[in-house]
Amino acid sequence: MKRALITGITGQDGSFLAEFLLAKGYQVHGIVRRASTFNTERLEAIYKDQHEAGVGLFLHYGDVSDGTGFRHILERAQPDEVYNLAAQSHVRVSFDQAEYTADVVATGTLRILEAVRDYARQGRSPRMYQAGSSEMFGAAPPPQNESTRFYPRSPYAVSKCAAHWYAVNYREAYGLFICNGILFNHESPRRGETFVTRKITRALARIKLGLQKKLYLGNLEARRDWGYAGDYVEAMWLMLQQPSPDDYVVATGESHSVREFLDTAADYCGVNWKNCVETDPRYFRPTEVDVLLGDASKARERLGWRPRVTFEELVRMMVDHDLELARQEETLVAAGHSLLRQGGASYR
Ligand code: NAP
Ligand code: G4F
Repeated sequence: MKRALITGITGQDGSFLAEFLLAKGYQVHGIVRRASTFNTERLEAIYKDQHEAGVGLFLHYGDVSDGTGFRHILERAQPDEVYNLAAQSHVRVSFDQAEYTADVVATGTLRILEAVRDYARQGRSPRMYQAGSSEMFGAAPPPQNESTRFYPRSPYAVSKCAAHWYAVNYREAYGLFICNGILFNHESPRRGETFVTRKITRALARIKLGLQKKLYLGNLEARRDWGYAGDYVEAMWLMLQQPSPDDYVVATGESHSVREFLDTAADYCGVNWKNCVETDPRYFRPTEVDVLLGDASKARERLGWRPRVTFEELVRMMVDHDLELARQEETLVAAGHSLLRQGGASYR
């Protein structure tokens, strides 16, 4: 039985990847940050009490700012594959928490690489996936592929570039099997509520049911290459199954503006967004990434990977999910509960 270790398992991608690997028969280990409230909601469908028989998922407390703790987990889990997905992954927040973002995204990756290097010295041959981002291309003109020069436009993107080059360096210096996935935006009903797609679908659903009046957004003209997260985790795994390590762009090859996403979602939801969407300057970024459009020819040819879910299917899937959540909220409100999930709405 193969063993995998996932940092960032509680996030959108980590939860899809854990499901994907469990279905392939892997024993999956994941790192969870200690928090004062439950933060394993996305894993609920696959988590079993460790006392039950046939458990394939094991969770360990850890944090990529703690290299020693990570080494202990590596020793316990003894993985064949390590997927480094942990990150402060919000671009706008990285302008407010630049040092922290660098510590988690760049230096966190370095800590993991150092630990993996020592682990490999013990005669193990771990394979590692590093979660790179299309944000690294930033202001580079589209379409972007593996040969496009990086031009990062945020502390997050600069930190991802550092992590990318650390990974390349450890591959070349120590002969480690490390792949950088340069993934374009990918979404799902599990997407964090402060990323623009989920912010839109969640708000439209709540507006439709009278639970919210307004949606405040930033730049509607930015364009992104949006795919489905469930499709993208397969590409991560495929990279680690190749005879030699390499770097790959993963994208749909289609770009849409935030305005187009809003139009498509509002049409499907049956809401006239022009009556309820307003601009709030706090959601603009000091430096914006205007257009991301990926050329994933290499992943298509070498990995045999291609996206399955279309843009319209993705939007509908997210709206349907958020309408269902809004209906549940409506039922609770009708039963006398106060509005749910309002916390922090003003800083999102
Ligand atoms: P996400 O939903 O924000 O999940 C991030 C994960 O990292 C969460 O599990 C989070 O834990 C964990 N984490 C944050 N700080 C940590 C720390 N100090 N130590 C350990 N874990 C920590 O992000 P995602 O969308 O799944 O993305 C996964 C990875 O791919 C990230 O590295 C992201 O930067 C990158 N990426 C994402 C996209 C995309 O469009 N989704 C595109 C390109 C690259 P909590 O649950 O406790 O917060
Ligand atoms: O949804 P976003 O916050 O995603 P962004 O910045 O593209 O980053 C995501 O994708 C990256 C891959 O390219 C990942 F590496 C990263 O971890 C993250 O998953 O913003 C998308 C666009 C931006 O241009 C932003 O300015 O939407 C624009 N936008 C407009 N109004 C907004 C809002 N973004 C957010 N979050 N909130 C708004 O109100």
